[in-house]
Amino acid sequence: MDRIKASAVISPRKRKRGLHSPELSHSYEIKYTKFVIFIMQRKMGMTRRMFLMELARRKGFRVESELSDSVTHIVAENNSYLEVLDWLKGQTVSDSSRFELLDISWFTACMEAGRPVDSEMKYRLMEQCQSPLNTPESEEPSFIARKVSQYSCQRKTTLNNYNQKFTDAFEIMAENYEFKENEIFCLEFLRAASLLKYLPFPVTRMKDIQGLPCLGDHVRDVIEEIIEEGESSKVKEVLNDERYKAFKQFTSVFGVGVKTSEKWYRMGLRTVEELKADKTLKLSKMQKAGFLYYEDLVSCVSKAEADAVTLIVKNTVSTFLPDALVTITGGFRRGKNMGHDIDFLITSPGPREDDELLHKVVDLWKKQGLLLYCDFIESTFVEEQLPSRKVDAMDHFQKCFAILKLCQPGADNSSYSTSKKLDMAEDKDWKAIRVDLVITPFEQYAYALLGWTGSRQFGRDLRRFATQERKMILDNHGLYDRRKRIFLKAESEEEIFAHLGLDYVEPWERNA
Ligand code: DCT
Ligand code: MG
Repeated sequence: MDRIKASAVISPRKRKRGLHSPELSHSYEIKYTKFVIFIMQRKMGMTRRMFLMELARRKGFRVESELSDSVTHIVAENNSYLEVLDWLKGQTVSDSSRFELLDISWFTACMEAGRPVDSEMKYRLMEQCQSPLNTPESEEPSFIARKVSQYSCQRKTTLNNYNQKFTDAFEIMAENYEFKENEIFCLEFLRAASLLKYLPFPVTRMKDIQGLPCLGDHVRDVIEEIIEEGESSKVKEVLNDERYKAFKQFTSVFGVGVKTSEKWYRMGLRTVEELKADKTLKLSKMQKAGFLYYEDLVSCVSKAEADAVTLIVKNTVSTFLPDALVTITGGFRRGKNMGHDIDFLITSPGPREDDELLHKVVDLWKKQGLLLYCDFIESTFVEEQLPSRKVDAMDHFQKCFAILKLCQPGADNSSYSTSKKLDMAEDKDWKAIRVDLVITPFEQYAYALLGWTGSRQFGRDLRRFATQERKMILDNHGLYDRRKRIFLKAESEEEIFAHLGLDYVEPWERNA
């Protein structure tokens, strides 16, 4: 379904651009000379804008980076007619009334058609409230595509996924791009997966996704193929790709990321068995533990195991600090019954947190023969430090990435307990479980809880929303209002949503 017609012709327009322009990576033939498109960055962000510009150029559209008098069509996303007019007033163009002001759905329709489509009423930005793009059919009467936000923090996403065959496909595509360190395409597929997880109906035809945000051309191609053929050839290609298969195996080892995988792949290694057999590999302490407990760690943690570990963590913490608050976060707080690890947040209402608490907990587990591995990270938080702008930045809390030894319930139906028995490989009665423990000062607890509850995509979008829509910076420690130049205090997650002007989203609705 590749409609791209690459050409060696370099248009004069492209030649004029500076060498540093990232848009210069390709040159494409302009097929539709009457249309000169300008895409507004406001509320869209630079990355998405660049992506859309490149996409349209690939399809033969003329897209200008700057708003000039030659522009005929202005495309905006999530901007009202009045917002676009307001923005235009600040621009140096002689007569802004000649532009067609269009919603992103027009652009999407053009990309889908591979040619300009008529800018009919439904695509035009108008003063009046717009009619829904997608006249809903009887089976989904309350669903209006036009109202779906591009931010997952404005969508309530439960675990009830009607579109798993699509979202699984997108997640494989995203993972492959992650392995290739192509962040833009990776995020494009993650956003699309998150959007389809939200939809209250299964997608069965292309019309179902008309007018929806976050579904770019790459994504639509995959959807179309799955609808028509039952599977995607692109996804199949990835699943059969030697590099993808090797990276998938390597990164399933605790402590192994994309960089290490790359190194090992270049050395000609392909499977976990080969890694295990290669005694010349230099492994970190974390990776050594990753190989030692590999089989246990790749098998998912169940809800029952999470409950058992919760009891252990709460008991141990309370022996040192009786009024401490221990909360399970991550996927289990969002209602999942499986996870790759168990995440805990610990705080206490006292005046200051005890820097030694986590050390005491870990030391006791060590004495009890419960601790298989522990990577301790001390706090790096500095008072009044501005929140990090990086969407995927690590926070500054004191924390510990541990592997615990959890005794399995016996055949006599005895409950889970911690194992003190000698390990005998043949009748191993315990399982290695990944546990993350994070300590937070009481006044940052709500922010830490919001961040650590995830999902990752939900957190990314919350932070993007704060930055782009509210001129605020959010991270796991706090929320900073850049206009007022103050930190906004919050005692609960509800207060944080209120500060951001968002409807509250329950933890089980954050499965974006
Ligand atoms: N998180 C964070 N900062 C980090 C790591 C994670 O804020 N340095 C957030 C993002 C999601 C959440 O914490 C939990 O992380 P994971 O355990 O990776 O995700 P999960 O949703 O719990 O997924 P899984 O069920 O696979 O454990
Ligand atoms: Mg987790």
